Amino acid sequence: MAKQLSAQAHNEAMHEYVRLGTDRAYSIGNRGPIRFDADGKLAQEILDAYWQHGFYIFEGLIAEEEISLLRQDYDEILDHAPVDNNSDVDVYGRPAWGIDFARRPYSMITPLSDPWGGTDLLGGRHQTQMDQPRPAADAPEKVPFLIGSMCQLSDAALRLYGHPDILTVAEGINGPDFVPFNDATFVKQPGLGGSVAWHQDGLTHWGSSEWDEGIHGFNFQVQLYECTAFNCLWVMPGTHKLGKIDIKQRVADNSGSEQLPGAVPLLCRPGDVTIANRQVLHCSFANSSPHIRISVTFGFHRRTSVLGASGVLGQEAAAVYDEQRVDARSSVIQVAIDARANYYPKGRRYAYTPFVGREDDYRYCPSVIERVMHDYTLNDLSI
Ligand SMILES: O=C(O)CCC(=O)C(=O)O
Repeated sequence: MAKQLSAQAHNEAMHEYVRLGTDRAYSIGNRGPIRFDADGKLAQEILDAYWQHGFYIFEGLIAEEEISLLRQDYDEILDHAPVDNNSDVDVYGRPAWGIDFARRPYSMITPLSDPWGGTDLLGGRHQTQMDQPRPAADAPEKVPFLIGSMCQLSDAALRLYGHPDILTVAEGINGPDFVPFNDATFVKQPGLGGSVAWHQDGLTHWGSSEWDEGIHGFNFQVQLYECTAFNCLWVMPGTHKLGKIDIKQRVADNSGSEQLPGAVPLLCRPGDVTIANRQVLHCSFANSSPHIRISVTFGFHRRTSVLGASGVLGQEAAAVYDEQRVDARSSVIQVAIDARANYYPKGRRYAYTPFVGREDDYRYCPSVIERVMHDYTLNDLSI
């Protein structure tokens, strides 16, 4: 049974853990500005650090003005959240955004709760439950936790999806024919944001004869606000190499405490971008701190990991990811590249190998937006 601390007691109980983790975070050496080699590919030393630790932090990757546009869009998105998961209206009684999407974009939870830990949800990958501190008496009943469909809800987020540096990182890790996974923006409001219990993301390929450290892909998080050790993602370095981990045992060996030893907080400034291997053990604690975190999260896979795999993590179980579905979902990237090139005409335009020669079919214009972007999350490629 998880303990129920006050939010303040929860925050105080994190201080020593935060101190140790922060020391580790700065000693690992897997952060810094993005660097490329002479051919414009991601620098080998960055790739080496990523594969060694299972995560990396690109400092200052997204320009301040772009972060400001993203913040404006996410302010609006949050303002139009439904009051609860099955409600059609926001707190002002207006129609909530996304109620006409095939998949509703908002996931609302009780403040400071852990909606997945110790449940069978999402393939049962969150094996243990986190501490769920008591929210303040005046806290709202439900708060936003996750927001999907970023490319439909926000022009700035669509353009971000076509960012040339981000796509060059995806190419460096998964090869030039990389494919998308999904997107889900984590929102951790001050004193309200819920926790994400310790887990590894991947579900489908643990027993594969082809299994290796990269088979379940990786996620980006673009940080719109400062990420402190109290509100950020925590990662257990190197665990992407270990196969499937018995998390229950790790927590039991730690006297039942969620503060697993050896973890590192992903400390970031606004505009920093993190990458984390989907096999690395990671979590985030309830945000009992006074600081907001919004992490725009989206992932990429190797094409070979996805083709022929079947639906998990909210996709229909019977769905098999064939060439047509992979192409349809990947085309969102190509439209994002064009949307970005329209908005930032002087910026570098990324050449996405699977669409080279087909660019004209994926220009950012009303008919293409309708054809490609409408309910694109139905084609997500979760593994
Ligand atoms: O950012 C967070 O709080 C959780 C992120 C996470 O668990 C994930 O991306 O798989």
